[in-house]
Amino acid sequence: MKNNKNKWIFLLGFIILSISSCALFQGNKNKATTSFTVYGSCEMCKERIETALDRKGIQTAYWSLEDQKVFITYQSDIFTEEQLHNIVAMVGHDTDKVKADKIVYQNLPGCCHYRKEEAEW
Ligand SMILES: [Cu+2]
Repeated sequence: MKNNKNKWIFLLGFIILSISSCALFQGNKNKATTSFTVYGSCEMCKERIETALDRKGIQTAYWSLEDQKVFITYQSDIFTEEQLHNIVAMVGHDTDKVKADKIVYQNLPGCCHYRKEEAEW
């Protein structure tokens, strides 16, 4: 009799577990990862790039100074890859697809000027 009760508890636990893992799976349905080239030159750039990407719909954003690359996990139902490029370019950093606005770039602190052809800045 006691053994039978344990069986039910086990079964109930199993059902609850499968429902919750199913819900978890649903939540990650549109999760996507991407990485692309983003130019920058220092730790301030890293902070600026990662802060710009710190928004709802983006789970993680990591920029590597050595690789000149950003690694992002995001909700593909909220952002397109193109929008991610634009977010980064908007704060002054060129990507392999979108170039940052000249004025925005010129207003970056001197240490952040990564463009070689505009060394005078
Ligand atoms: Cu910088």
